[in-house]
Amino acid sequence: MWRRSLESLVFSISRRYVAKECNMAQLIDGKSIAQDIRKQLTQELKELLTTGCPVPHLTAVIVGEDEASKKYVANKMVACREVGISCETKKLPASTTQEELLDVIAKLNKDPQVSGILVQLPVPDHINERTICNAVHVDKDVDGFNEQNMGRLALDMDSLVPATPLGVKRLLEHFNIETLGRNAVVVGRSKNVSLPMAILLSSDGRYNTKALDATVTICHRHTPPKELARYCRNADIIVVAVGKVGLITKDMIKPGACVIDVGINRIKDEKTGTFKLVGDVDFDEVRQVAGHITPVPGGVGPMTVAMLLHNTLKASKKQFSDRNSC
Ligand code: BQF
Repeated sequence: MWRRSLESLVFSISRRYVAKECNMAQLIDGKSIAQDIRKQLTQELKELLTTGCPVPHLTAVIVGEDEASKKYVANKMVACREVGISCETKKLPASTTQEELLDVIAKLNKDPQVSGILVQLPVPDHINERTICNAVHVDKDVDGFNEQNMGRLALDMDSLVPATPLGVKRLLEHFNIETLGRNAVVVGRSKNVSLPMAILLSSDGRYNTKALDATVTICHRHTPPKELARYCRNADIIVVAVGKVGLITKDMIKPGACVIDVGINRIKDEKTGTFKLVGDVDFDEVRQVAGHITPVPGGVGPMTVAMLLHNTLKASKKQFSDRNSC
């Protein structure tokens, strides 16, 4: 009895001590940083137009009726209009064949009015995603998913870089997070987010991609949970892109580490019965030990959209200068 109460007394005192000692992580407000970037892009576009460059045009292709995909494409259209990029969405039924989709892409590739093309992923199961990504012309591939853009990124060559990892890089730079020689862990091994993220984190900052010079570990579904925790605890920067609620917990975080949550999960709020977005990181707990942390929503997501606009301007600029030089 005495021991119990003594223990609980010690526990509550030590908790208070820890609470006093702990500095809450700095919040990485991607929403507001993305808004600033859109403002800069608006200005940049204005200047570009005075040089005679035609108004950039982005065509998004969406196949089927996935609700999240529709929302994402709608977000992108709103963002384009805000900065003055012309845009349209081509909606194709879920029954569209791969050949039909390839045909649509071929026409857009040839259309000189179209400066950027994106095929919203995922595509239906009967369509091969890799075939589709590779079909988009390398210079119009504003998602950066084409094999040539991905290859160029891996080889430190200038390319259209996938928007999410590019957005994460911008966030790290915005907060002056040290990466050179630091330990970074990427959790997840998707080709569209984690792979280009790992390349950007580990590549040489002296080259075209101005990469981040970190020591990088990629963890994935076959990494045993204990090993995942060990790698994460050793990391100065953690980027999580898995899609598993609560995957990253407080005990896996080195104090002061920078935690970037790319996960987007829709969960039901038991209190209100409504759905809400949460990431892969146990935000409320992890923020007590991390140095920096991104929220979900409002963290990486808005940066992804801003970087898509950046890529569309970049593609437009290159096409304009290529046309004028030959
Ligand atoms: C926010 C995406 C998984 C699979 C395919 C803002 C977006 C999301 C969240 C958004 C995403 C995720 C996009 C927030 C585009 C990011 O406020 O937190 C914007 O529109 N995204 C996509 O096009 O395809 C995906 C995630």
